[in-house]
Amino acid sequence: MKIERVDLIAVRLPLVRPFRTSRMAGTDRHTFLLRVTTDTAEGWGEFGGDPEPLYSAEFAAGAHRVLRDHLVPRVVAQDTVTTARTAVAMAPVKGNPMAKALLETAILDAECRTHSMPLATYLGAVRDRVPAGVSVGITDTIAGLLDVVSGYLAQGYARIKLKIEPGWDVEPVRAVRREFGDELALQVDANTAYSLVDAQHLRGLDEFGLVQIEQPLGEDDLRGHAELAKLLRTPICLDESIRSAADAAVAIGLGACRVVNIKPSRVGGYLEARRIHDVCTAQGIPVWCGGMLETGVGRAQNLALAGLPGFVLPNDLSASSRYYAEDITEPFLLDNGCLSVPDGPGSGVTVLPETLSRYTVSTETLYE
Ligand code: OSB
Ligand code: MG
Repeated sequence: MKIERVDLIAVRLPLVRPFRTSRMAGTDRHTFLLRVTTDTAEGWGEFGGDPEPLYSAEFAAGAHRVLRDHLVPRVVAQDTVTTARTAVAMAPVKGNPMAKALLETAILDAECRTHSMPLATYLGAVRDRVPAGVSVGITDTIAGLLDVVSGYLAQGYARIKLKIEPGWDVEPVRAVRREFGDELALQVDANTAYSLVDAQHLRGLDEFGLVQIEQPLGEDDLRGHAELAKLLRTPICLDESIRSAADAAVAIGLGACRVVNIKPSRVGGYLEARRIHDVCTAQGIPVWCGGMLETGVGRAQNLALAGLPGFVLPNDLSASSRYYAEDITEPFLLDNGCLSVPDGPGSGVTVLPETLSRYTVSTETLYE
C-alpha cells in the first residue's frame, strides 16, 4: 500500500456514568481517532490513552505531537507500507507504544480491508462470540455500588470487575459477595494503588474467591508482584506492567502473575498483542482483553483479538450502552453475556459520519 492521507479527529463522548479508578476520574472519553487513506482502502484506529498521563505515561497531546512530527513522517516515507513493516519504520522512535499502536492499527485495518479480510481472521480468531465482562468504577457508597452491579447482572454480564483502592477494597468486595452470592465471577483491579507493605491487608481479599486481583503494585515492580504472589491465594493479573511479549515472558518466569490482561493500545498494537497471547498460551497462562472505554472503533478491533484461543477469561469488553448513550459506529449489543466478533472486512464496523461529526472536537490533516 501507499499512504495518501492521514487525518486525526479529536472526539469527546459523554460516558453514561462517571468512571473512577484509584488513579483517575472522568465523565467523558476525550481521545482521538486516526484515519489512514491508502491507494487501496481506508483504515481507522482509536488512541487508547487519555488527555492526562494518569494510567500510562502517554497522553493525548503528546501522542498527537509524536505522531505528527515523528511517526507519520517515517511511515509515509516508505515505498511499500504494510502492517508488519510499520513497527520497523517506527522503531527508531523510543517508547510511545500507544501512539505507535494507533498508527499501526489504522494501517492494519486498511490492509485487511484491501484484502476483504476480517481482522479476526487475520489475527487467528477461533470464536465468533466472546464473554463480556464489565469494569465497575469506584462509587460514593456501597449501596450505590450494589445498585450499579445489580443493573449489570440483570443485563447478563459474564463477570464483574470492581475498581479498588486503599479504603475501598475489602468492604465493597464483601458487600458484593454477600448480595450476589459465591457463583458470581468477581475480580478486582487496583491500578497500581498498593505497595508490598499492604500485603497483609490484601490477604483480606483471599476469603472472597476472587478470579484475580489486577495490578495491585506499581507498573515497574515485577519483583514486588512475585513476592506478593507468594503471600496471596488470589491469582495476580498484570495490566500496566506488561508492555511487550518480552515483559510477559519475564513476569511469568518470575512468578509475578498467573493471568495477563492484554490491551493492544498499551503494548504497541495488535501484532505485539498477539505475540503476548502466544507467549502466555505457551506457558499455560490465561489471558483476556482489557479496555480503555473505547468507542466502537477500538472495541471492534479488541473483539477480533479476544476471539483468539488463549482468551479464555471474560474480557473488559462491554456493550456500547455500558459506555455511551450513542456510539460512533453501529452499537455492540449484549447477547447472553457475550458480544459478537465482527465478521466484515477490517474491523468490520463503519464510523457513522453524521454521528462522528456531532462528537468531533477538532480535526487535523497530518499528511497529504
Ligand atoms: O485498568 O483496566 C483498566 C479503563 C481506563 C483505564 C484503565 C482501565 C480501564 C478499565 C475499563 O477497567 C475497561 C473497559 O474498557 O471496559
Ligand atoms: Mg487494569
